[in-house]
Amino acid sequence: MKFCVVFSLLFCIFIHSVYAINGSITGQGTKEDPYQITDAADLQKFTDPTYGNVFWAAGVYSQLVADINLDGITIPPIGIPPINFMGHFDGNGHVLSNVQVELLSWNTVGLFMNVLAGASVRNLGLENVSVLGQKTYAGGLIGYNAGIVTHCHVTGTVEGYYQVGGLVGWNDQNGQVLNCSSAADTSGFASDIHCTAGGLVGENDGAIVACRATGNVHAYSGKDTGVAAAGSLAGKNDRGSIQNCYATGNVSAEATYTKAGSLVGHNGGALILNCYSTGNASAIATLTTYVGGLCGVNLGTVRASFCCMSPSCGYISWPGMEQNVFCVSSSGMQVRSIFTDVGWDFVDDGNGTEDTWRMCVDGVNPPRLWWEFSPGDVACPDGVAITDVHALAMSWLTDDSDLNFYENTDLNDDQKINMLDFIILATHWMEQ
Ligand SMILES: [Ca+2]
Ligand SMILES: [Ca+2]
Ligand SMILES: [Ca+2]
Repeated sequence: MKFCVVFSLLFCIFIHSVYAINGSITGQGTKEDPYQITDAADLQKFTDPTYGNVFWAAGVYSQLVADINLDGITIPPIGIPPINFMGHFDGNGHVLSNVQVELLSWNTVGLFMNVLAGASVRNLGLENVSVLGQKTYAGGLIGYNAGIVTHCHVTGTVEGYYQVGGLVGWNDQNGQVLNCSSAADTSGFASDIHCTAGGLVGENDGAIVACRATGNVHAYSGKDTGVAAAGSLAGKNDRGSIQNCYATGNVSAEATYTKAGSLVGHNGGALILNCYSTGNASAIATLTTYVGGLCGVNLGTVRASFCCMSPSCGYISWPGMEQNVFCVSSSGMQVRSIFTDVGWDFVDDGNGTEDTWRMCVDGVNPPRLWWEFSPGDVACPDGVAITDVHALAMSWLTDDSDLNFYENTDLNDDQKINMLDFIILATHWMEQ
């Protein structure tokens, strides 16, 4: 009898806890049946550290099923230690608007605070984000990232102290930022330490691939011997790589020692490949200043890249090197052949099948990335037409394990090219 009472009690507690945890968030948290976040109340529950062990754990899948306006609501960051974010968050192409992340006494701030290796954040838009960090890492989407971030975008303002980025504050060694963009204005103000600010990423030790940054960037250090590094894409590219990216914002740095680059402030033992920048860089320094169209300082390798401002790098120190790096006029930036001549892979060229870049006609715009065009419009000419059906057919039934995987025809981002992608293409064709 006693056993039955205890068992019933435990069962009631179990049932209560299940309902208390799930609340209005439906789903099982599996890949097949992810947790579904439908409104601001759900998101507040998802960001509540009380439920971190449930929603942020490794192998747990969650997704947005609607756009959510968070106007007037302040939320804590997702992934606050000791429960870092290790799950998989899919925005499903939805937008969180007016995101205001609560200022905490933690070192790191962003919608996500710590995203660890194995975790992912994808297909998520943050519009009119407001992030204000007082200590080390601050990013509009993520403060510290060692996971995979893909197809995310941010607009708004990000202010921080040490490593500040429009999308990610610090992208660590395992971190990958793919097919993302930031239009956020980014600024770092440090009184007693060095400051690093970038339009997309503050400091990069991982990989940034096929990304765009269009916001303005400012870095300030008030320390006596302080260094301010500012880049329109990344403040510092220390040990990582930046490939097939571009930046258009203006950059300024102010400190005793300054490094300002229209793409990257400080390129350490790192790679910059197939990138361009069109913005201006400027700096105020009481002792030393390095300013360049691509990098303020280059100690690494810059290849096959373009800028509008000369010199391409303000200071190059051994073993820094430049290979096929050019400063061209803004109209020169609208000629496809200058890029294909040094190996860039465009839609409808002979330089490979990844087709990362696109410029169907000379003299209109500098190159743009494949994901900037509407779904279904995968081939030249611009607009969805029979030529796009042909491009889809050429990659039909491939998947991401295939050497010939054509990512830009994977329109629903499920790593396979099949009928689901054709339906998306056909829908956009009919809408025209
Ligand atoms: Ca190509
Ligand atoms: Ca087309
Ligand atoms: Ca697909």
